[in-house]
Amino acid sequence: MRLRIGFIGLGTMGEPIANNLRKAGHDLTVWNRTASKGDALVQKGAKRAATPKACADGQDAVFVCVSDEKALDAVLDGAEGALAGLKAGGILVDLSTSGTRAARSTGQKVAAKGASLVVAPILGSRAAAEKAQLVLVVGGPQGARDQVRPALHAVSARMFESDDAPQAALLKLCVNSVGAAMVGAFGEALALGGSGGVDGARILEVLQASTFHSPIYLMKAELIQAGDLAPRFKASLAEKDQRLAQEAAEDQGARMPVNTAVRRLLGDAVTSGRGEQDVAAVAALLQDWVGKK
Ligand code: NA7
Repeated sequence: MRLRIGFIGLGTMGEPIANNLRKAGHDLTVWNRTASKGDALVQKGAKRAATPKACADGQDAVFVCVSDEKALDAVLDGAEGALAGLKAGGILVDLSTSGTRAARSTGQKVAAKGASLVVAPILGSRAAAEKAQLVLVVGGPQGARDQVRPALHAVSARMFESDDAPQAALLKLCVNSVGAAMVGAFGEALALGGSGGVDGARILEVLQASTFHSPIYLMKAELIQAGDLAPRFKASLAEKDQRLAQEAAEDQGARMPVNTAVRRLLGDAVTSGRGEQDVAAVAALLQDWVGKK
């Protein structure tokens, strides 16, 4: 079914996702804070809205893919915000990783408009987004999920669905928390091995032969080796995800000592000027630290 979709947030992930919605035949209107990031899509036939409100006006569904919960509020709230344009019976799809608190507060705001919230935080990097190979953790009322499922199918390889938006947001944070720990531990292993004369390629080879193997090590090792730290997933966003996991833990009375350490490492990457680099930049930071007290 062809949907009328407003799409807000054309960053690393949003732009290729919106493009896949366009390719699937949905009627696409876009808005991005930095308007020029929408130029390529507009050239391919998408309409450009002047404000988030105009982007949401009369659409069947409004997709948002922005950095974090503050950016989400910035595009939803106010006289020119998307909520002002969202129609009763419309659906807000939050692709961002905005956390459990935002899933609850946004759900209330959307319900007050007589609309529905579906959260669909993304697993996967830009390459997966371009190939429509993302994994989505989808949460929201069944009827709303049914309506937007064709669009979500057009951008993803797999979906894990539930009726509860905050729980879907929590599930995404659980998975990302493991991923960040893996990248941090791998960077640490490279610095440890390297400082003692063990080659990184050898560490990778043995790691991949072990039961701890994962494609993430291979992907990140290639980037680290090539010195290519252009963001597939920004270190600053990985730090944000760790923060959101800690906030959920605080609300639920859970403890996350590993997350705390990994978040500090990612925070150090951000404060050392690597926040806009790929999360693999933690390996470069750990390498920088070798030999320093
Ligand atoms: P990017 O590439 O950092 O893109 C972030 C997007 O969010 C981009 O469109 C930004 O607009 C937008 N943004 C950020 N802050 C604001 C505010 N205050 N107002 C409006 N728009 C804003 O992130 P990714 O695409 O990699 O990730 C998006 C989400 O998916 C994130 O939650 C990840 O954790 C997963 P800009 O272009 O800077 O004007």
